Amino acid sequence: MDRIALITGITGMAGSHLAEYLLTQDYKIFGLVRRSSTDNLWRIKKILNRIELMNGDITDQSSLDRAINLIKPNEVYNLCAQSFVSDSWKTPESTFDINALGVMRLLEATRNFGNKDIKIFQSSSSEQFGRILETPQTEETPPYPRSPYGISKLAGYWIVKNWRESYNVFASNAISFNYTSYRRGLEFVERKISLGVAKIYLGLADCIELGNLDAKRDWGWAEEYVTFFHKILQLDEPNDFVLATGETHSVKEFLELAFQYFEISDWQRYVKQNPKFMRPAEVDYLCGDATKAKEKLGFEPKMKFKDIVYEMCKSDIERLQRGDKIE
Ligand code: G4F
Repeated sequence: MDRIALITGITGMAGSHLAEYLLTQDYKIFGLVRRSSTDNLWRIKKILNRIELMNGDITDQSSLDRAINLIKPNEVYNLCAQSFVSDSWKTPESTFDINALGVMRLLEATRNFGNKDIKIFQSSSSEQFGRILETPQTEETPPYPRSPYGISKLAGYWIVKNWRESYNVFASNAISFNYTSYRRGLEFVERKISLGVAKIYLGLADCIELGNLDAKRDWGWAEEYVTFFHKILQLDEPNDFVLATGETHSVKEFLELAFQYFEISDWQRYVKQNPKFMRPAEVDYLCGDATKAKEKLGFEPKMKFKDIVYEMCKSDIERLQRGDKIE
């Protein structure tokens, strides 16, 4: 019999890649979608006829209870989030409601359902390390979040650990460092750069406005990372894993490579720094150590930094040249 997976956040970048991957593993897939996110189906358009969408909301306990009761999933992947760090200062309460209390509601929904065999995956974030206390960051690195987003994700992470220890449920965290793909939202820096530089190349824009160019991130490839979300739930015991490449690069290096892809050498003249894109508190540096995931899951990311930048630039120039709707 096919296994059943419920994915929250299925319309997002990670959710859509995970759904595609699980289809190759013969899962029956349900996606929990808010009414408003049904306007945003472009990432799952190709697989809409192979999955089932169900209305529900991570901020509404009864809708989660209903979804779990109806679907009776074997595995639940919680990928829904208010995922844009910058916005979390503007909407701290709803960010916490979705990213932290949402995790609690989902765990309670599966507990209320009463089947201890349901496995739960929580998408946690390297933002929990914030003002880093050691390098590289491992599962044991103490947290120091620097934004309402980071605080909410840290709370979600600890809720999973506490429910696991309190109720003996199978619930695991991936502490993913930044991961991206050609399906990344337009507000994140990688996509802002790949699309912005592609537009400059085509003469559709004269500059790109950014905030802090010195921030360093450990960027991986979403299509690879989601396959390990699945592997985390195939282990015999629940556990928490850092997923990271172990390489760190600055926003400036991302920019340089994107301009290099388009063979534009005097790139500085096209980049403006705008204080509007600076954050009240910044995470300056992230670099993960995924040794535990390598040992227990065989995690070995293949896409390197340059491949990632080039792949995103290639995708955006092709979209612009085809006249696709940019989303
Ligand atoms: O692309 P970002 O907005 O991603 P950020 O804040 O690192 O968060 C991402 O990764 C987390 C994992 O560590 C996830 F949990 C989270 O959901 C999200 O996926 O910004 C990256 C860096 C920051 O330092 C930011 O200050 O780029 C800097 N930056 C500079 N100019 C900019 C801009 N970021 C954005 N979004 N827009 C700019 O114009």
